[in-house]
Amino acid sequence: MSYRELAAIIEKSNRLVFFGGAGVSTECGIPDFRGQEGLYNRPSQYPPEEILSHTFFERHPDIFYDFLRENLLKYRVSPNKGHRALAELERMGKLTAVITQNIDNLHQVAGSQNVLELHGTLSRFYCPCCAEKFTLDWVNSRNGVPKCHCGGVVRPDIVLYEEPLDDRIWQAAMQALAEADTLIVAGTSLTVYPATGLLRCFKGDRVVIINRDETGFDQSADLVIRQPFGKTMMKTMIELGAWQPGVTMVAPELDGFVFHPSFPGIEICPVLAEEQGWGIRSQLAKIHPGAEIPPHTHEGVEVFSIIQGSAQVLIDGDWIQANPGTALVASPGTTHAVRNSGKEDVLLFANFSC
Ligand code: CNA
Repeated sequence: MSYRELAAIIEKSNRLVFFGGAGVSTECGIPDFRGQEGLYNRPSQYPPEEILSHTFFERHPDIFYDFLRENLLKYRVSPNKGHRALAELERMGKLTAVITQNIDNLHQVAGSQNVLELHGTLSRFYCPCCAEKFTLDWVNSRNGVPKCHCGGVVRPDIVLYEEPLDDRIWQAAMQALAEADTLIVAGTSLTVYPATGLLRCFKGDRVVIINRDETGFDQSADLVIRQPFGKTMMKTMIELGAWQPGVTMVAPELDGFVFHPSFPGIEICPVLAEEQGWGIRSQLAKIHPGAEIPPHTHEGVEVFSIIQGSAQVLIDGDWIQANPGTALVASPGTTHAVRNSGKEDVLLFANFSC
């Protein structure tokens, strides 16, 4: 099995470098460009690369922001098991750098320290006229094109097409690759340059490609895995003995809880669950002892079920174990069926229509 081979490769490695792209985050619900459900396969007046170009931003900031809000900014998602596995491999002293073409900041949220963002990040914005900095929350709180107090059009701190990459990050990526013994490439079509050209700097022993579709580099890889990245990494971490199946395995998945602003003792975790094409946006909440349970509907949130016994919850297409006291919190319009089997509460999500 391919994840066994991957685990064996990781075991032998001491300076692993990861090079990833948009496919790393599709299991979180963020679409890629060229994958089967990618933005290139959706009807649009302009191709994504044209909209995300410097010229287009200058000429049509309104269309640029509509695209950004619709396709990239609306997702408030948690990292998936793949992001978390990479952070864990870094903590274990195996992985030295994550080089990413992504702009979603999810590697950092998962806990990776050395992240080289070749194309910048959507977590920072600035005014090109006066250099004033803005946060993503600030941009999200505005409608349409966000304007600075000086009148400038605020832009994301990403590298738009036609713009040069950051030389400091490029040099660091070259060095990390030159010193690496193993390279894992995942979730990238390897068609975007100059980023893909960086791979020439790798002089190590082993190359692994984890990608749903074929890439032009598959033939030079030692191992090619055509499986979803997050699931592959989860199985690999279990194979390595770094994660345990069951409750402890899913513990990292339940990171990111924040206390509900109105209900003391209740923590909410935004997650995106998906199975067989049903998109299900839902939230998990931890109910602490003595917490006041919200009324059935509050501020657009409904509490459906509080797990009494041992239960499994569907997140990212995987059934995971949830602790007693965990509640499923879902937006109005979502329906789900609850199936009880003996002492176990099994929550089955269905028919998302939010
Ligand atoms: P791409 O050209 O869209 O290719 C993505 C590749 O990932 C495809 O070959 C898919 O088959 C593959 N893939 C999709 N899902 C999975 C999965 N779960 N497991 C394994 N493989 C999968 O994307 P690239 O990153 O190669 O192109 C570079 C562009 C896309 C960069 O400039 C990014 O900034 C840009 N982008 C980033 C994001 C993001 O930050 N999340 C989203 C969309 C686009």
